[in-house]
Amino acid sequence: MPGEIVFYHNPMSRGRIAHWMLEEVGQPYRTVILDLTKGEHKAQDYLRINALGKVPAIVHEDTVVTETAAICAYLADAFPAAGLAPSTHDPQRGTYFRWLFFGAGCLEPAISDKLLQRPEVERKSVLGYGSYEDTVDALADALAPGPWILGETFSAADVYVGSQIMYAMRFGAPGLKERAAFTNYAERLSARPAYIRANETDDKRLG
Ligand SMILES: N[C@@H](CCC(=O)N[C@@H](CS)C(=O)NCC(=O)O)C(=O)O
Repeated sequence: MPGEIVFYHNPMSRGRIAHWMLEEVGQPYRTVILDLTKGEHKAQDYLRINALGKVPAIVHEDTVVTETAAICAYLADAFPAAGLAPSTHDPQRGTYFRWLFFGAGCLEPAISDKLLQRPEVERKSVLGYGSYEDTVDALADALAPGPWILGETFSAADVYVGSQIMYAMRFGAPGLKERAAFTNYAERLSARPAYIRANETDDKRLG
């Protein structure tokens, strides 16, 4: 699918996940860095792209996509030649969506609540992720067969879920570094050329 991709980014943000995904896709894109310290993400022009004033976002032709998981899913479908999502009739598509949505709906809030040391709630059943421990256990089980979350096939779900895991490990979230399912997965992910390219560029941007 032709058409310019504009990537609104900041290297100290979840934009790094979208950046890695763009590198996996391998299509040209134009990056616009928004300086969060100057409030560029809250400027009127950008609020028209993301009303929350948050990064990342992409604009592809006339389509605006915000939400990092949606950006990963959109790019995988828009550029199927990259082979980053099972096709519509592939039974693995359900598993792919399952873990992609688990990443956004369960894993991310579970990690944020844990790292921010938010007080435990009594009625865990009303939380979409239940408990941090259950969330992490479910993911460890899914990753155990490996090498990727869909087994032999690497996908956009690995970019998104893997980024959450590596972020949580870096910031000391409990129950991750001790488990081979996570450490081996992180090692495989961080060896991907697209991951290395995106991170080298962003590290240079940070000086
Ligand atoms: N749900 C969004 C969250 C995006 C988000 O929170 N981005 C942060 C940086 S990691 C941001 O832009 N923060 C600036 C602000 O909210 O002022 C996603 O998954 O993309």
